Amino acid sequence: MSPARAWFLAMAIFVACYPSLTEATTYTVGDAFGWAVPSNTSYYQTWAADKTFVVGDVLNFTWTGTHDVADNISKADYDACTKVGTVLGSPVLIKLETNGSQYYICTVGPHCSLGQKLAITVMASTTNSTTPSPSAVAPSAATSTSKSIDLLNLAVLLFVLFG
Ligand SMILES: [Cu+2]
Repeated sequence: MSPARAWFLAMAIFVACYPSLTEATTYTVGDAFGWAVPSNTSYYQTWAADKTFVVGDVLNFTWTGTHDVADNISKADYDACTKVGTVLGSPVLIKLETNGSQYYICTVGPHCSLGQKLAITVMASTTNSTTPSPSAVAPSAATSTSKSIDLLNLAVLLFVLFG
């Protein structure tokens, strides 16, 4: 293989793989600890501190025992641990649909005031220009479609180079 062809092949593979580098991330809230009453009240803020959440990412709340997740709550309700509407069952997958602040609490007993609460800031997606409107296409369908197209592009490029 000539150096020029090798370089072109490397670029083709990079372009084909690039969308997978920018795909949505699913975060398991609390990682291995999961969604529970933490040992300190800043546990989930520490967990979130080193992460950048982007529209399209997914929060995965998983737990054992008795917990729940209330989302779409205000900062005031978050601060005061006001018990508002809940989502039940584990795991709860919440797709981040809009940028800005998002608040989540557990409404069981005193769990929220003991620190089972999460506040995050969601950044606008950087791939909006190439991503179909979320309301028009289901996210999983959009992802698999773009992957298929990328693989097709790669196959065509390999055929052109070596066929
Ligand atoms: Cu709880």
